[in-house]
Amino acid sequence: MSETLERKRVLSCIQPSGMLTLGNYLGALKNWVKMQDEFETTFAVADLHAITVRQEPAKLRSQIYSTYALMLALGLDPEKSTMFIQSHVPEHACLAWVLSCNTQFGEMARMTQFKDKSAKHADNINVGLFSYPVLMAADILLYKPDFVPVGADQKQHLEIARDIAIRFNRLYGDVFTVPDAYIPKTGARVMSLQDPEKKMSKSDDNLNSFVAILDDKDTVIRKFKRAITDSEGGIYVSEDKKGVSNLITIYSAVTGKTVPEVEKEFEGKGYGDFKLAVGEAVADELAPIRERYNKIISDKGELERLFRDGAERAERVARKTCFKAMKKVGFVV
Ligand code: ATP
Ligand code: LTN
Repeated sequence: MSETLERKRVLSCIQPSGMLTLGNYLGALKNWVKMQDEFETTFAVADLHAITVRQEPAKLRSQIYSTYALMLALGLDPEKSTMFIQSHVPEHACLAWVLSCNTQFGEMARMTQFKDKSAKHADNINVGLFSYPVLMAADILLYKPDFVPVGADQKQHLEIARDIAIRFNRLYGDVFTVPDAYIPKTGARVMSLQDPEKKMSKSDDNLNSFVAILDDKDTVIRKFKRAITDSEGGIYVSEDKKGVSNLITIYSAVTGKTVPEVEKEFEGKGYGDFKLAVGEAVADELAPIRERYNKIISDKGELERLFRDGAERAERVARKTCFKAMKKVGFVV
């Protein structure tokens, strides 16, 4: 058997719902890049998910290109990973339907992301927003991954995907692999720089609340200088110092230093120096990514060639799983 066949499988996706943030990077994408040498990896731009919130069509189209380009700029390699756009592989929507008929209303109603997003978009609480975790389960189960690298906010959705797989296998016979979440130790939940009670989110209306991966050095440093801390002083992790704790986590995730090392480094220093150091470390990490991105995004033809090729490879796998699930359910296939 070749080495590739023996490797464990990994799958993850990201929504093209805005500029990718430092939270997406530290919570998810940084690990994707590391995993591609060890695992058989599949990564997608989840455009079907993005329309659960109203999107302007021209902007969505350009965000799909830029998200894919950014994945490449971060170091994902189409030679090592299958990289595609979700809507190019129709099996995602097809399996989502089959799975939704095997998922209970009550299970979906518990999802905290649905509660948060429906509060935020009260004028558009659509059915897709509600059943979104079923589509996510389909994304995952089609590729039979062993691990799904995500930030901590996706833990609940991952558990539903596991429940759906277990139930389906029990009812119809073995079709799906039951995946495990892979959540990083540092960076799993990067908080908003303006409200450290909330996670950093690319769809936040307050642009100072998140650092975009493509922000330039001055912008990154300005955003960190404005980050909310507290009036007490003291640079250490604590439940009642959420702003400072968040900055320590970010610095630790970017530099690879442990939290105690970071606390020691800044002992006796003021918030001004600390915020500047965090801003500089983040800006230095992001600068080469931005440079690579600018080159990649200027060649649309090459991007299209890569994502079409990725979709073909993905569909070969997805078709088999979808076909098997449909057959088990009783469809004439
Ligand atoms: P939106 O704000 O539109 O809901 P999002 O950034 O929360 O978008 P995705 O783009 O789908 O959501 O997230 C992609 C990956 O980034 C997921 O694995 C998610 O868990 C991770 N992620 C998102 N925000 C953070 C964060 N603040 N900290 C750590 N990981 C995050
Ligand atoms: N729901 C995720 C994005 C997402 C995903 C997936 C992640 C869609 N499909 C499959 C892992 C596996 C989010 O909103 N962050």
